[in-house]
Amino acid sequence: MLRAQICSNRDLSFLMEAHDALSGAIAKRAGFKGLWASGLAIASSLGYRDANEASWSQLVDVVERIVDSTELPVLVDGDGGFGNFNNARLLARKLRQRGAAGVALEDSCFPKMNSFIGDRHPLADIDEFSGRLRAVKDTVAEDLVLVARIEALIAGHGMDEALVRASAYAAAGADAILIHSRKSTADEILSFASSWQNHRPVVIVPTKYYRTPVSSYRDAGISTVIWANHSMRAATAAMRHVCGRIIAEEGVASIEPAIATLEEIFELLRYDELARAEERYLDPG
Ligand code: SPV
Ligand code: MG
Repeated sequence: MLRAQICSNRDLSFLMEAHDALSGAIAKRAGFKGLWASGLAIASSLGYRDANEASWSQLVDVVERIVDSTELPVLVDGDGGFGNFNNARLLARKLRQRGAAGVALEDSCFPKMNSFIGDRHPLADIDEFSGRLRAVKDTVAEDLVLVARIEALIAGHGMDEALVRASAYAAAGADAILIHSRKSTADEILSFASSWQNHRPVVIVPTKYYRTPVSSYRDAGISTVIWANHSMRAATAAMRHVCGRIIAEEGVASIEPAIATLEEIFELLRYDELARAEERYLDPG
């Protein structure tokens, strides 16, 4: 399913960020067919920095809840794999066990730092990172889509380095290439896509170049767009607003119309199904 979405060039597909099962359920209700388990958003919801402060076991626990609750294909942000090839393949095996559909591994060094912070983004050696990809591929084979994420543009190494890395990662078994950029326009990733010629499908994360219309990505033959952190940021803005109002007004009367009803929460999490199950299984008669 995720393989069909990411690896088919038929049409552009979208993955929506989820950082817990509730945000996943909301994305599903809106119509998204796949989710991005964002490292940044999951770390933030746990109160960690996006710098490998959360452990891989915390990540797989959150992913399990998202997968189990939404039953949508989930591409998991595996950062750099939490170490070397051995940690990466362990992570991939655990993610498969918890029902993830894919994992994205980035060519950063442990501990990573979020791509939008600071200038220190040392890249992994190409051969060493290719070994991480090969180990994951050999471990989870066809069960998990493997996306190789290139941080060369983030680290300021330029297009040639990005293209060399893309070729190496494709040869190491990557099913798709995620090319990341922190520029405010899409020029960089569009230029990558035009040189790369879809040798493997291209995945992008338009967090900083958010003004570009998706028609440009369709025209460029890009496979998948990840809306990487927008539920987490929307929730932050909404909670900030509501907390501010409640403390200022010493009451909740005026905010009631602006927040989700309890009925909406009960409906999202299918309390009706539990009521039907109780009728069926609780009655001893
Ligand atoms: C994430 O969502 O954690 C990502 C995307 O990796 S970014 O934060 O843009 O690096
Ligand atoms: Mg991340």
